[in-house]
Amino acid sequence: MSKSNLINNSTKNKSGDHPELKEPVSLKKSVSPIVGIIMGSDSDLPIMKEAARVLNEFEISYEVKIVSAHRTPVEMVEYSQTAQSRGIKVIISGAGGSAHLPGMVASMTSIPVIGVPINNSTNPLNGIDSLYSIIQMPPGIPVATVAINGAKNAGILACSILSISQPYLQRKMNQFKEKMKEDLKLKNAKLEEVGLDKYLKGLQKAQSRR
Ligand code: RP5
Repeated sequence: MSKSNLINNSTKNKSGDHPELKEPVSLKKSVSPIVGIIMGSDSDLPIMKEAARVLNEFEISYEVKIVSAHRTPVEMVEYSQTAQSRGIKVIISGAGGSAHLPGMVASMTSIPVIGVPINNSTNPLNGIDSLYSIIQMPPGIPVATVAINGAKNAGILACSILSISQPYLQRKMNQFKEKMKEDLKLKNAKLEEVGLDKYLKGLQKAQSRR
């Protein structure tokens, strides 16, 4: 695996670039990806990178592509129809405006598709339209839809699906959940120790650093 695009949460500047995307997220490019992360526009990347982060953490190989249902429909068809034969086992698809990408992709492949409704600065309806569009698939073509901007959960769900057939991933999933439990225990201990006011101050400080 080699390092490729380095991206971070941001919106485009006047010249159309994403300056903050240079901050290392360490997206890794895989030779044989088993998860496809796709989205309708590069403006979705600042959100969708969270799915890639999770896959990095779980050491799962993936590819990232911009495939638009309305701007590049032919490429979308080709992507969907070849994904399975190329070894892709789960597709995570983000979409904002006119969010038909996940459903269209799901109609052309039998591998699971996880949809991420996107709310970014280009979506005047705050992603509600995308959520409804992605989640309300008619019977027969399911798209496993996560929360608006829920790319992290999409990544975790992809790991969970893959873990069914991979004991190594099952162990990692269990460790991941254990760690969440431990983190919460530590937070409770700290809350008890320092009291509500001091805890809140620390929390605000930590949030302002993010
Ligand atoms: C959708 O349209 C994309 O998923 C994106 O969220 C939205 C806007 O795209 P841009 O105009 O920012 O390229 O296809």
